Amino acid sequence: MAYSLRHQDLQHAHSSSVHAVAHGLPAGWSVRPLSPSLGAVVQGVDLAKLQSREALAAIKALLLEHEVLFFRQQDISPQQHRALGAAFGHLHIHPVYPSVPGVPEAMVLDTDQQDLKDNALWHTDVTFSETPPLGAILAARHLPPCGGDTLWASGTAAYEALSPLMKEHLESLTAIHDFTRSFPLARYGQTPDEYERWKAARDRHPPVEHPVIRVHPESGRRALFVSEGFTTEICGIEADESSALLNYLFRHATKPEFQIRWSWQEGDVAFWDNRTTQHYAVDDYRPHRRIMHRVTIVGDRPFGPSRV
Ligand SMILES: O=C(O)CCC(=O)C(=O)O
Repeated sequence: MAYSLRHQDLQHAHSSSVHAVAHGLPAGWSVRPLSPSLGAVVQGVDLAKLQSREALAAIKALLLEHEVLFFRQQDISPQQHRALGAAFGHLHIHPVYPSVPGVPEAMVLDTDQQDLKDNALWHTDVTFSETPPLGAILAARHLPPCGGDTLWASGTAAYEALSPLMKEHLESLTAIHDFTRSFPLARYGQTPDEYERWKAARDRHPPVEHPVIRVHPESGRRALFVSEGFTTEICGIEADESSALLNYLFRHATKPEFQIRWSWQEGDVAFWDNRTTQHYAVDDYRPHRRIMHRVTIVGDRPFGPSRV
């Protein structure tokens, strides 16, 4: 397969986005990092009116730098949410989850309607696809009185903390990502309609192979790219070796040092880089209801260090 980005291109892409931030944020914006590894609250932004090229470039650059961005007190309709996502790329329509009526790109996560077990598990979204999302924008629509936080972990920080020999070992490996790991028939085949939808989704998404270490197509930075939600085996080694290595990597990738935890308030919006992070929605608030809307931006085919 031909990958169009070479190392020089990656360095150029990285330096131009860093440049955008180095030259200052749009007027009235400020950024408060949440940890050295990842996460930042961006203040002074009205996402419903984010139109200028300068503002979009600044968001992109901040996303590359901080991996997860948070915006407080936003008032965006599902249509505005969709328009915001579309400013960053083509939008993904989830094969299983429902969407806002009339806005198929705005996926609904509603605990009164669905079993959301797959979200209370560390995962990077839709890596069962050949071209997993580059990012996703999540808006809080209805929150429980307490609980319901979301955690993110940085695959970049996790990669950087590995020893040189482990990095070298992992850089040539690939792994299988499987739709049925997080969406098993046992949970989705309850009615004939649900079964048909699940079967169509499974048939459209056979298991796919991705590099274990992913090179970010814009920044050139390396990140650990396996998650418990979808990664089922490391290719080319024995099953027990694969499961021991994956268990180690799942544990390593989600160490508190590489994590942030976000306590949602009404009006919060999170935008994460899905190429370098994984997340976990804490399921601790039942029987209260929680509703989130997600708009997901299609990404490119992941590639590893051997392709750069
Ligand atoms: O509801 C949340 O906080 C996170 C949702 C989630 O895990 C996802 O959109 O993949």
